[in-house]
Amino acid sequence: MSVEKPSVSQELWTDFFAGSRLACARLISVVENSPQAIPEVLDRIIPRQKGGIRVGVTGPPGVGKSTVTAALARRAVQAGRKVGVLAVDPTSPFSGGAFLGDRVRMQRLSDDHQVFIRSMASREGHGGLSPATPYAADVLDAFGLDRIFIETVGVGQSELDVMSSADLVVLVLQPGTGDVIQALKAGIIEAADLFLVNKSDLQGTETLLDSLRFLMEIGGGPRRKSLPPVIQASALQDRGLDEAFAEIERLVSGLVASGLFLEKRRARLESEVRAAIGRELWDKYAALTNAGEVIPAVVGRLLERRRSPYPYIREAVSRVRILIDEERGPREEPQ
Ligand SMILES: Nc1nc2c(ncn2[C@@H]2O[C@H](COP(=O)(O)OP(=O)(O)OP(=O)(O)O)[C@@H](O)[C@H]2O)c(=O)[nH]1
Ligand SMILES: [Mg+2]
Repeated sequence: MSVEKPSVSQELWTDFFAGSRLACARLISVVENSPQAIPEVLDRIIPRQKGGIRVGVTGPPGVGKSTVTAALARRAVQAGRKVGVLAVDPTSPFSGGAFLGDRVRMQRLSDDHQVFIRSMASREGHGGLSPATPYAADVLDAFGLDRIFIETVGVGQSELDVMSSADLVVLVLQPGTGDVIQALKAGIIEAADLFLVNKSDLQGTETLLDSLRFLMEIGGGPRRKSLPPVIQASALQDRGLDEAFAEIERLVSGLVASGLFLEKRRARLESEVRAAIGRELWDKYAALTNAGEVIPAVVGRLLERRRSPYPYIREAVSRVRILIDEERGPREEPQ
């Protein structure tokens, strides 16, 4: 039997576990560029994770997410945390202007404060590949970081997916963007654990606070057990960020103490495991059958309203059963 060549060399693993930041960056590149290597990487790193907290920082373009993230990261370092920042660059026209400033600010944070910083492309629109960001966070966790900030623009589905992998979500808004709230993915408002009204040095803060209150009254919905805290800040004037950081730490302790933290992670990981089984079964089925050719024909008949796809789907499921039987694998569930 041929043994597949590992995607990560032993040398890279040794350097990574010895704490080399360069090795850590290279390992993130592996999960970003070689999705097929992800299972191998997870096998090695999961036993080394310590449960670092993932704090999502999201919001409309230009509201100050990077400035806020840098300020929070600095405070986390001062509080003795080992800190990482993953900035998901949406490769959208919005980010063009701020990027240079971002780079300079982030570089300083990295040099002065030993924060591990990494910018990643969001893959939305590139063949629907799922972004590697949650796996990059797994890598940082195994690297020994205990506060991992993940910045994304809260406008697309892939950003929403990234945020649902965070333990806690900070939604950043600024005055004058009341209408922008409408453009955010609805799920992001629901997922927010903390509203941070940034740029409160600008006019219109009260109006924004009013529309937030209104939004929460009408849209809080039954899924909300309590309204999330709202903090006013100005990252430019360095105001409100001590409060924001303290609130995040308070929320983290509350989530851990109440068990909600674990519950959220459990639910997310269960659906990940289910999805992974689905993907593996599909890959096996697709490799052993001509599904790739048949499905377009099935869909063609469906589009013409000639035939339901379900006879085909039932047939496919029974084929899978036969294929599995033929493999004569162990009958018991693996542990
Ligand atoms: N007036 C004011 N400007 C701010 C404040 N915080 C950030 N800014 C400015 O707003 C601009 C955008 O800040 P970023 O931190 O890059 O915003 P962002 O949300 O990360 O932007 P994208 O990642 O491009 O969506 C920069 O010019 C910041 O200097 C603030 O509290 N008040
Ligand atoms: Mg930014």
